[in-house]
Amino acid sequence: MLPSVPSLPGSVDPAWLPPEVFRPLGSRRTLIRGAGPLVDTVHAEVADACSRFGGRVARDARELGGPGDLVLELGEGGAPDGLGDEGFVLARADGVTRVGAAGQAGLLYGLFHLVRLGEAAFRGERARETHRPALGSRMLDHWDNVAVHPVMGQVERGYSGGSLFWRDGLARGSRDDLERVRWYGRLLAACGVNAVAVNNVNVHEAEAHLLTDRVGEVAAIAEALRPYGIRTHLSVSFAAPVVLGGLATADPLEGAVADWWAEATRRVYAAIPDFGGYVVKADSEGQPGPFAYGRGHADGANMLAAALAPYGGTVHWRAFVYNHRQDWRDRTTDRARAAFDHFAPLDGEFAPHVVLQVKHGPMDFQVREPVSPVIGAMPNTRLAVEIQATQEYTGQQRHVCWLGPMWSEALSFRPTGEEGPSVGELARGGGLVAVSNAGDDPFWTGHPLAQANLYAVGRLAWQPDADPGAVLDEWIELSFVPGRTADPARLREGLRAVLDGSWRTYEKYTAPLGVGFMVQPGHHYGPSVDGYEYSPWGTYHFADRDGVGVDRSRATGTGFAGQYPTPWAEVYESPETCPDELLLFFHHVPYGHVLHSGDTVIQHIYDTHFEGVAEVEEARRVWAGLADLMGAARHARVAERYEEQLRGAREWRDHINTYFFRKSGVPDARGRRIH
Ligand code: GCV
Repeated sequence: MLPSVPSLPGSVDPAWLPPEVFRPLGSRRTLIRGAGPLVDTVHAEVADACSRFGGRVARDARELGGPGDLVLELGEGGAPDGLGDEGFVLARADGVTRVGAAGQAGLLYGLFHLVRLGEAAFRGERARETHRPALGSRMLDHWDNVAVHPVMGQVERGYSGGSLFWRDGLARGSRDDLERVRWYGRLLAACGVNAVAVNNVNVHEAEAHLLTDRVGEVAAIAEALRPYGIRTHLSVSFAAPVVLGGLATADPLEGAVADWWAEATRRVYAAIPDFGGYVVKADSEGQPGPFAYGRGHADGANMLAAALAPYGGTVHWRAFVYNHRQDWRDRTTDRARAAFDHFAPLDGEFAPHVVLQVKHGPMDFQVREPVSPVIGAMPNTRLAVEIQATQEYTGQQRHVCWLGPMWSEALSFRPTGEEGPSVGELARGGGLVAVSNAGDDPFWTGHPLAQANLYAVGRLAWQPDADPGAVLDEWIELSFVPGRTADPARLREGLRAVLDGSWRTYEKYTAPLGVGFMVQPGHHYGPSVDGYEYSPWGTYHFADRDGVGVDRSRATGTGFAGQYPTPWAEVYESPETCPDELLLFFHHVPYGHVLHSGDTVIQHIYDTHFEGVAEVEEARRVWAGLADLMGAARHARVAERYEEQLRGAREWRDHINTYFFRKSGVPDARGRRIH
């Protein structure tokens, strides 16, 4: 029996695949050639669309009748060499649109490409185009806890309700819940994601058991995601042989430990034959790791890779390793240096089934950071770049913050200068990983506009040099279907207006010029300029009466700038050449320091904070004017969040401006009210 398209409870927003976007596909004759489970999914999608919009799935070519037809074919039909399992070709001639793929996943991605193209896929002639993902691994990490954690709740840094996978200490097993997981898989496939890690990288006691006696629950989730080409991964505790296996040690060089992992992994694959592999946070923020046994990270990662390799699995080993018990009085220790200091010397020592997962910036997903120097320093290691869709430091899905442009900037950065490869190219070996922002909220992401970030994860992983504006346009078309509203132009313009510049707006009213943090400790929402200043977390701004910022130069600071190769080491070394937006990340400068923009640092702080609030006021006004062009619930949810965003932006403005006015004593050149 063919699988069916998943169904959603009426209370859940379909996100970017409302039935309407299938109209162009569902109103014609379609022939599907090929066999296999993902071809069955394609078949089910087309059949479902046809049942809504009057088209028909043809049984064989004789039923096709010319203009307007669609052929989706696996294997034969001219899938060129090198297309891979996920690529597809698209062409249109003699009124027939044809998609060909060498692998089943390619056919599925071809189908969703047609959905994105809409009517345009069925007009005129189209010379043969080849599409294939630039990155083979396109993954979402869910920081979901199985049991509600007393401090972090069900989803660590989650702002979208509970977990899609777990509830009350168990895998969700009701029909509705699993249908929703299937729908999630469908959403992800439609933007190009092909892997999901289903539990938090901080592995607590209950979650540790998912590897062994509770693997059946993971298998049920994997089954729901599989029809959309998504492989399931699991975060595991490095201490599992001790915690679960009763061994006296988890030393990666002990034979008994390696044997324990080999056997545990064998059982995982018996339950989940297409299991993707493990994600490991080791020796980081209290998680166990090889350091406890005097071993290095390559020892730990390679031992797990050996267990996974016979099955084709991968260990995603995170490079987020730093001292979170730093003495704030010690100005020589620099958290930004930590990942490079730990991992760059290990380049070339990781086994082929290890992917080193590196956060895109050296700190922790701040609104502005330079690209991590680790990414350019490990040419002999499979690297994955990690980004954060969940908006831990970017407004927690109460503020609009479209992150596509930020990720795109990071992915197009060239660590060794103009002639060298981009970050997106350097990630080919390991892919892109995003911390998911989805949960059981009716709008999936808490803030309905945060869905755009989730969508962009898949699209930028598929094509890291894609124009983020084009990605945003796609999401708008697939989610709001402007063409079927009373005023498509007003809706498109309004959505672009509120989303386009929202990252920079957020940056304007929060921590200035790349200095980062200044958030409330613990939950990280809202301003607290000195919240982390005297803490052990290594996140300082060093503001005093004369100036602000962290000296990370080689000449007089922590030396972090020297972790970059030429030209960036030189660019970042001097305040004269450092880009304005990163000035306080790399330098401690007086308030009167003049930026390239011509403004002083202190005046820039005042101006951007007033501007940021004004931009939120304007966005709220634009949003209010779109009420007649979308469903009332979606509009109301965003409108309600704008009230909070505006309150929050004013709070940020007043904290930051007042703090720096009081520290510096410099009045605002424009005489505005600062408290
Ligand atoms: C899952 C930051 C977050 C933590 C998170 C950690 C990580 O420190 O605040 O909640 O832990 O990053 O990436 O492992």
